[in-house]
Amino acid sequence: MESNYFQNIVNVEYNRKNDKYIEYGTAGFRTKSDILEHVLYRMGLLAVLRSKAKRAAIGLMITASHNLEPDNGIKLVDPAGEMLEASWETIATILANVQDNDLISMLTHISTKENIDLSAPAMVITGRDTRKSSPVLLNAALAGIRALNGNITDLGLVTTPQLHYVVVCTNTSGAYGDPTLQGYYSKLATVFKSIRGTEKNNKKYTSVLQLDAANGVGAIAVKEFQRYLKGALDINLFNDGSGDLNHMCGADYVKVQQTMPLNIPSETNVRCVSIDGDADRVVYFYVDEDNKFHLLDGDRIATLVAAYFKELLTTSGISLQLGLVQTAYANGGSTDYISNVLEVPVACVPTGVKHLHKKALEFDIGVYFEANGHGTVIFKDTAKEIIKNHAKNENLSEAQKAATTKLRDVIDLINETVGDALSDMLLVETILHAKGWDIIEWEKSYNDLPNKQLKVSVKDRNIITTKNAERYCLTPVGLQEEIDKTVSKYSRGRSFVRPSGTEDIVRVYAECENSSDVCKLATEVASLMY
Ligand code: NG1
Ligand code: ZN
Repeated sequence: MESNYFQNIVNVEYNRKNDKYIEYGTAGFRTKSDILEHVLYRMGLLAVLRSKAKRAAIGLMITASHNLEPDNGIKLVDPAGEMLEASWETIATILANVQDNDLISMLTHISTKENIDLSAPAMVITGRDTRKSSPVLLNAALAGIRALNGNITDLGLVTTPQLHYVVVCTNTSGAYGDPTLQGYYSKLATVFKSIRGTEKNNKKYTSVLQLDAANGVGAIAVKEFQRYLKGALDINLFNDGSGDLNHMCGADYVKVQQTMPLNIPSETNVRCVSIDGDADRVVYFYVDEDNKFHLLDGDRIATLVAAYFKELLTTSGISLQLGLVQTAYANGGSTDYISNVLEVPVACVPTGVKHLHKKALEFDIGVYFEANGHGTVIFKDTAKEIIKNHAKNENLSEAQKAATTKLRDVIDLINETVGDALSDMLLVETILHAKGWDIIEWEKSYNDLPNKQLKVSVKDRNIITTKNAERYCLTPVGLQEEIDKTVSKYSRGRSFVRPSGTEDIVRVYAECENSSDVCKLATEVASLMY
């Protein structure tokens, strides 16, 4: 019966045309776009099975985020808007790599093993970024979904977080919001405006900001958002899609190069924002009077947000456990500040938002950000209930009431499913506005240690294995001792190496007290790899 069910999936157009082994990594499948067509077809098939298995709508996003134009990728989104469950990542890898002749038997095997009722309905919500290869890859995925009679809602050009949002809204019958792009813009803009009130500016805070959209799909979203945010936030849009995607612009470029992106005017002390190619990462920056570049990255956003929540919890008198999750890439300056000044518990986990998300679930309110600007805040349902009920308490002081109402409302400004550059940006803008801070005030909270990231090409990056949230190198044997020896020569030095999950390289991270030493430290550690 099962093999009958799969008999229509044979489609020579989507036969595997190369032998390259491909793996579902931290960000789904990601590689050169011209070898991905069969993978997309198969992921269309798999999305239908996942939907039947979960009895819910599944998301399928085509993007390679901050990678350059020739790359592309695909990730599946689970029913609550979260990343695909780990055991299905393995299934996805197996399915992407089987020979064409074995495809039907593998699908049959998956259905049996996962106990999937093949007569159940299936719904897949698809979206894509602006890459030239995305329409062809989308057609391959749609062909796969149709081959198994899955229902399709194609959102067209969307940011990754918008797709996650529509998936969760669809599966919660609208309880999280209206499952449309209009629903997304309207939900965020409405609460943003209501928290802000009628005053656009406050003390040092002004409502003007420069936004670099990486020439990606985020530019389309920002243009639409500008209509909804009119009168509250004045966004000047650059890298709006007319130039090359992620080329010398976007959040990853700005974070790693620690420099201004192309096209943003160098105006002194003006707040600037960069998002990445699929708008799930955001970083802030500015140039000072001496034309010096200042970066306020994911660590800065995390600390700003955690401090704000801590203040609201304290003022409102609500007792909930707030925690912050980082990776080894978090600047040592931020970790010291969180632990010693904010006194908020901080955890360190391996790279990849799924690890951060999972850890953040352990707190009532979990704030998590990668240093590169990918992150969000999540709330336990019980925490939301406590906040809502507290807001109804008639015995609160004015200050308690105001803080509780803000806490209750700000939840709606946050895309809890996944890091969302635009929602995160609105949250930062809300906090800066509430505090009456310009970007310089924000930066004053703590000092970042000078830091540097390098990419090293090696024959086989997987010979490097790590433990302790990637901060300790297990193999090659002896490498960690060498790193320790090098690091010990630098005041407040720290460095680690790990294989990238998205590129065929090893990443080297280094930080130390003296900015004049940091490149030397990073280069010395990189040289240990040869
Ligand atoms: P890799 O290539 O595994 O380092 C990069 C980012 C991750 C995450 C993924 C997915 C750094 C150092 N690494 O992973 O944080 O965002 O891409 O996009 O920024
Ligand atoms: Zn991204």
